[in-house]
Amino acid sequence: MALLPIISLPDPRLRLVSEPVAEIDAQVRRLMEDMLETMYDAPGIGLAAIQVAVPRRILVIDIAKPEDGPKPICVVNPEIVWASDVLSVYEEGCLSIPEYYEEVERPDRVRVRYLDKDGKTQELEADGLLATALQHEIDHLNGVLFIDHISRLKRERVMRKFTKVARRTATEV
Ligand code: GNR
Ligand code: NI
Repeated sequence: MALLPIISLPDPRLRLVSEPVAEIDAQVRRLMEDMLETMYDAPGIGLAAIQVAVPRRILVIDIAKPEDGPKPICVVNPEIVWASDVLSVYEEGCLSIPEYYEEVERPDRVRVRYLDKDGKTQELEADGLLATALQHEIDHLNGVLFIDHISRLKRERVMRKFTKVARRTATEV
């Protein structure tokens, strides 16, 4: 197992559309293990492969409370096959946009079809935080960030802040 570095704004790789996984082999399973370890260490409730600079359609989620023990979900090539018309608002954050939180409105329930770590097709209907996390992670696979769902003014303010920080870091001796 290994901790992987998490890329953050304004890294342009966060805007890539990730490629489907053709075969769930040992390398993919190893990546999912490393992503889980990286997510728990951060700590976060979800992680998409592109956040560790791998542009493939892979994500991991665990929304269990720490006292209930780990309940990891490994998801490959997910598709949202149904989303509710009812929307709900959650305050979201992203490990690639550290220390920024904002309310986002998304469908309240989703049904997702995906391959599990054994390559078996699964379907999962989720609501609440799990529905939000699944949509947030699937957005990452399409190069979409949660700030794309907030007002342009707020998004541009966040982008500018992270671009400034990156520029300052790059020019430090
Ligand atoms: O750890 C995370 N928490 C979170 C909270 C509300 C909505 C979405 C998330 S996902 C985030 C981890 C992350 O950046 N995943 O891509
Ligand atoms: Ni994120």
